[in-house]
Amino acid sequence: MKYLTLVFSALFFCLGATAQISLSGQIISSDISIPVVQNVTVELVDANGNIVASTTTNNNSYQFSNVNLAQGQMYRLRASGGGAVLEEVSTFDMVLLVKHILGLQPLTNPYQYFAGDVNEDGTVSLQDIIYMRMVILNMIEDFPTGKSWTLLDHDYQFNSNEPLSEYQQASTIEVVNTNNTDLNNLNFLAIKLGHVNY
Ligand SMILES: [Ca+2]
Repeated sequence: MKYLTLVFSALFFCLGATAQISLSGQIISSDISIPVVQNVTVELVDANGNIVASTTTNNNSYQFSNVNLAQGQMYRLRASGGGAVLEEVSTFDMVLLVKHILGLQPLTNPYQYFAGDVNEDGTVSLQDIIYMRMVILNMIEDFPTGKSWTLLDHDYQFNSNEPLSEYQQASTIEVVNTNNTDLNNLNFLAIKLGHVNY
């Protein structure tokens, strides 16, 4: 009897272990002059970093239909992509970064730090300004990482005054299948690299 109970318990656990649910969300541009972010790839990864599902969108919304998610386990969504690198990068953006670096006029919100860190090395520095200048002058076609946007969890709350140090947490959306129901409003905020003045 005890053995049977164990078998049924194990069976019940297996049946409840995964479920097909749908995930969806929006890509929200922080930049009103570029409201539609092109060519954004959203990936769902499991706790081991394996890609469970992937999709690409050009219309600011994405959906994964009927993906198998283990109940109670942590997954993460991450997104990358975006349009042309030169869009909305100007000398005025460079001036704002110079003022920030010199301490004359610090950047006022966390997203400006991400916009200003165009080489994505975790700090806003003179190097970023040099890369912006090179892009404006057509000396290089891309920023060093090849990326033109940074995508973050839209609802992430920054905990410090060094927002770039929180990139790992801020750049993915945690997904947990708690009760086998669809999960919506898993939204990303898209920040155009180099466009500090928005
Ligand atoms: Ca940088």
